Amino acid sequence: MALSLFSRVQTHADRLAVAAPEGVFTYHDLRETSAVAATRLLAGRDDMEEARVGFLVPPGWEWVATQWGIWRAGGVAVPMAVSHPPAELAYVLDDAEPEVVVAHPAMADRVAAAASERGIAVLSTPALLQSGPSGLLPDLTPDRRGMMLYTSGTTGRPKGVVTTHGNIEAQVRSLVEAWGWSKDDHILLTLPLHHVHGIVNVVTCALWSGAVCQVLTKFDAEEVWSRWTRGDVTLYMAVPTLYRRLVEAWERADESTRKRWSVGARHVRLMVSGSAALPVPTLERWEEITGHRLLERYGMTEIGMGLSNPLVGERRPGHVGSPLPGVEVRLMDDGDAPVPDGLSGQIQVRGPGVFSEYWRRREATAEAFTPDGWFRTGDRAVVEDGAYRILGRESVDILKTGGEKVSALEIEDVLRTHPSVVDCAVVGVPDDEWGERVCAAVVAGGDVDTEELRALARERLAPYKVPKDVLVVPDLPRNSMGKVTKPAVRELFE
Ligand code: MLC
Ligand code: AMP
Repeated sequence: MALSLFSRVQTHADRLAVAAPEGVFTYHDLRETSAVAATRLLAGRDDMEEARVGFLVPPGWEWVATQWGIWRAGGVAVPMAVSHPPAELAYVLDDAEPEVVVAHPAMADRVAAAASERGIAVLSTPALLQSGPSGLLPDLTPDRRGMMLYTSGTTGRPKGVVTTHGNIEAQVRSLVEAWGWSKDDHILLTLPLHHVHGIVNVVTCALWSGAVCQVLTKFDAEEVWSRWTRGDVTLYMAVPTLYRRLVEAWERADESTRKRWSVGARHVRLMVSGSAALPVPTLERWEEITGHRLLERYGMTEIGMGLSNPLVGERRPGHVGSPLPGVEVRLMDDGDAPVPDGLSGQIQVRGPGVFSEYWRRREATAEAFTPDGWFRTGDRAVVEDGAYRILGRESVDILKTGGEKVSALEIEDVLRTHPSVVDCAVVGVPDDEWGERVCAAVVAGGDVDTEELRALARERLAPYKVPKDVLVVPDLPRNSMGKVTKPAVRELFE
């Protein structure tokens, strides 16, 4: 039995699937090219049997064809972040232990040394995707592992979130139903492709529906506005930082450009915001300049999407709506008992879209679920007149900056490796542009150059984990037990 995502391609073979910097490609192209890629990855075997395949490819046609090639060969797709420095990529290689890494020629340098040290082959995208013979591909069942995305937590370094093909299909079906996807949709992708937001909500929903996915390799506010004026884009999904940047570009534009852009935006049937709290002023300004009330929804790498405002009906500012189709959500207290109506609790989620495991972390996986099988999100919320309102994270050590999830502890560990750093505390400080801004307070044992500390972080960590502000302090604020109090650290930056 073929997975539905692949068998559905038959019904819209001649339609446009991907419009990208590399050109335009139909569903037929996607089927053919991914079959060739899968055959190459199989290299004579019947099935990759869930071997991991890392791929470092910018958003575009090659990204999509590579992911489908890995999937159709029976491999587990491990998208690697194109913004990450070699040290973060090497971490993924150590943790995921991919059989092979597929790299775009412009990116191969970044991963080649680490891959060769670990005996991992690197295959370039032209070598994988160029035309050639295709053979018999394995029959995949929904319970097979399909994808692994890295996400930060409060324990150790990022963990691989494993989803099966069945999980991915459930996440997609839920959104297709809730947001009314059809083959006539045309979505503009401006998100990175190492997260569930870009991969599932945008690319996979589009390809499931027979819609067009138009890819901009990098977000560019003016380019987005001008694409909308062409009138063919029907859907857009982004994090709040991007909506803010779009507002800023609009404010900077002259009168006639503003008018043209505002009219263009009206062609889009639905605009969605998520991955971080959407500030109500951004929602209101957006409505003033485009006529669109943004649809805010809530999700997480481990669950896909959980809560959403309605496609039709009231979209309440500051709220994320109600459970999506096929998703069960409950609010629980610290003892895993249901909270009374109107009180806040931890969001717990159950359903076919919820991930299967953290890669090779049995204990972390077990701790993440209640004994009766609900996933503990670590987010707090309250239900008000039927709509959920997110109150924030339970852990002060998990930050969200520009839609990227960051562990404060991971950054602190890196800063502590500097010989002059005696102690440090990383916090997220409320920020109009980023939602939260990563800031570090450092106690130094000698002279310390704060730029040097940032350079150290930049070398070892993803760019969004690099503290924007570093403050040298004589001591960190502590409570009577001697524990660092993060809210007091945050105040140092406010
Ligand atoms: C880049 N920088 C960031 C940053 N991204 N700093 C903080 N937070 C971020 N997210 C840094 C750069 O390294 C640079 O630092 C400086 O900010 C300015 O860079 P830029 O070129 O302006 O940034 P840009 O490359 O344009 O990236 C910004 C962005 C990007 C908002 C476009 O971060 C982005 O695409 N975010 C979306 C992430 C996402 O898809 N999240 C979904 C997760 S899934 P310097 O020092 O060099 O100046 C999920 C589940 C769900 O959350 O519900 O969806
Ligand atoms: P990630 O691990 O990158 O998938 O991030 C998931 C986290 O993003 C959630 O646990 C929330 O803390 C946060 N998040 C996602 N959507 C929203 C939203 N609409 N409002 C507030 N926080 C959100």
